[in-house]
Amino acid sequence: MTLSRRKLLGGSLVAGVAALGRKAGAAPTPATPTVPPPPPGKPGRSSLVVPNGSILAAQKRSTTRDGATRVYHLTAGPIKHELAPGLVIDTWGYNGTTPGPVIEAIEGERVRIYVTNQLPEATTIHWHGVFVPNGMDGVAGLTQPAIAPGKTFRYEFVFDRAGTFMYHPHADEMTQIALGMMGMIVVHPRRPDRIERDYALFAHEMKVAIGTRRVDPMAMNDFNVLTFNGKAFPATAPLVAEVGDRVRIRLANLGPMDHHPIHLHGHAFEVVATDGGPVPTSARHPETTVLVPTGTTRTVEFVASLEGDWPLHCHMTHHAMNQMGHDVANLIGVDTTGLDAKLGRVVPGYMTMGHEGMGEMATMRMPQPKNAISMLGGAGPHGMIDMGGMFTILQVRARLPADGTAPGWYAAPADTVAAEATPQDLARDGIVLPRGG
Ligand SMILES: [Cu+2]
Repeated sequence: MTLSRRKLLGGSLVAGVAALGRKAGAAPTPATPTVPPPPPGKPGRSSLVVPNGSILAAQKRSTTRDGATRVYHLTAGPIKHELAPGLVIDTWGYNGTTPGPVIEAIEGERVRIYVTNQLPEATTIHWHGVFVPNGMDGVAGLTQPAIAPGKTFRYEFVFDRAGTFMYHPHADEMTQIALGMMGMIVVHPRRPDRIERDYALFAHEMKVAIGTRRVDPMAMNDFNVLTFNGKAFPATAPLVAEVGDRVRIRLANLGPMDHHPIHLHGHAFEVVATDGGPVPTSARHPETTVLVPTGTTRTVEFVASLEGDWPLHCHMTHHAMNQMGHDVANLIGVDTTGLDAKLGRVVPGYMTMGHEGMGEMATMRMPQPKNAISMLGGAGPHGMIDMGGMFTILQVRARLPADGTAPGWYAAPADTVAAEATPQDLARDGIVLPRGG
């Protein structure tokens, strides 16, 4: 039996789990509020959305005298994965994807998770941030024998606190995490906060040499494919919200080497929780960028207030590019006319790239080696968006299409879009242009 998200958060199940956690006759203890109350008039619902990803369906739910147990099955193995149109890699993941599907549960719930190893080497799973009995912690050699290829292990524990956590191997971590083996765990409180939009985004970085299809697990720098939920822009699915919605974004990072300062345009948010637990209200403060160190989760919340298409991206500029090569000569400002003329004789139409900046290269039509997305950009409503990698868009609208379809590009009101200044503008404001300007 598979349980839909709706059933998982269905009233009867929530009530049942809550009842399990109470001693008979004891009055329910109100949960400490971890977020300010929502604006009035909004329905109290919570619905996790994983852009470009999925939520792991339970295999079964059984009830014993110990309470209800939810059963899951994760299979670690080789996968084929599209990072963006034009770049398909052979790598490793869970249940056919990287990152693996999100495990979603309710605080107090017991889970039994079977892990089948179809990799060519041994693995384990560690439940990062979840407090489990020591023998369930998933550290090869220390808390359990490694899961040999072809074997299936059983993990069983209780999600004893709400929050955003992760799962990943703790055996040959350097290789297995680099290749994409990771997933998010979302544990909802028994009394869910009212929130209109609840998103999960897993950040990762890979090095895939241009024209190849294997991730280089030895890379310590020069990562050239940066992803949210396994996709590089323009393949990242946008996030949507209506004006007035409370929005929660759960960010996780298991990149091998880098921290990511994730920046949101148009809004300020507060970090309300980490994988260590909720941030006390007194310690919260407004930010527009949150550093998500590797090996952590950061959960931010805000109220969508300004209509538009707002970037949400890593602010490390090389992390918002696709297969940016770094072993290239610096040609900025170089006069390449002579070079182009000479090379044009042997390579018709040759043009040296990069002497007027890199943005010119962001085209979806630039000739590419097979299986490469060097400098791939996205088509925007005003031309090419010369970004890639860890970049997505938050689309805020007064009202979203009722049928759940994508809202399309934002239609900005007249006179609110930057445009070329007219001679009348310049004269009115006394702007004198530099010669040649
Ligand atoms: Cu980054």
